[in-house]
Amino acid sequence: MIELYQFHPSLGLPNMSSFCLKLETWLRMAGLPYENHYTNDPREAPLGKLPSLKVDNRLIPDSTLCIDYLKHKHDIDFDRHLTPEQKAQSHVLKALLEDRLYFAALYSRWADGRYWPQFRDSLFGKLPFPVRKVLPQVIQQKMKRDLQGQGTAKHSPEQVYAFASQDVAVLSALLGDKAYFFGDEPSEIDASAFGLIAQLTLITDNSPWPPIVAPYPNLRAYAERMRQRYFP
Ligand SMILES: N[C@@H](CCC(=O)N[C@@H](CS)C(=O)NCC(=O)O)C(=O)O
Repeated sequence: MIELYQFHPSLGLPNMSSFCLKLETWLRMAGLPYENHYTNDPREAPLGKLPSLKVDNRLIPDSTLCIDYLKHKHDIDFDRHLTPEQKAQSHVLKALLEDRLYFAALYSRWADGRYWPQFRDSLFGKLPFPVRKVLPQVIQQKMKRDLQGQGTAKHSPEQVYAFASQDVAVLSALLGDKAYFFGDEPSEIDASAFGLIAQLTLITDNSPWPPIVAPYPNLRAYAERMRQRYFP
């Protein structure tokens, strides 16, 4: 049995982590049976981040490495029908989602004081006192340090969301009026794309994202389509 270690479901989504949602979506696309193990402590994971998988007595970190392992083991390839050019586009699209736009989403939750209180309360509000008071601050400090080191938090909020708006426009243009990023059926990038686009379009909490994504209704429709298909 494949064991998936990820955060508890929250914010009205199967997961508030785009990487956890990506991996669980891929498992569902593949139709592989798995068991969820929810934790809120990524420090237990091999690289200190979630998701991770336990399979064949191995603990595998990183959503991409987990998918690669299962792809080879079960001979599953959702990109078989893509041309070499589309495979290259898929690779670039993944970098845009996971190595760039993701950090703006992280920033909006942990480092932008306008949205932090509601995010904090949604995530930690039900914990007992005094954990409810102390834990969010400790994690927030770490996230802010990470975002400084990575560079996003060195910019003004306006600049962070201006960069993000460009990324969102690119995603919308690449998707166009297709059902999935590379046509009528999902390919591997759709797990990653849904993981992040769901965070930006499907959560109703106060955030900077509604005006950023509103000009691109195909993105929300896409997230709804993926949710309906894999998490009905
Ligand atoms: N490249 C990793 C990224 C995983 C990642 O950044 N996970 C975040 C949640 S979205 C995490 O566990 N953060 C906890 C921390 O940094 O302490 C993957 O694809 O799995």
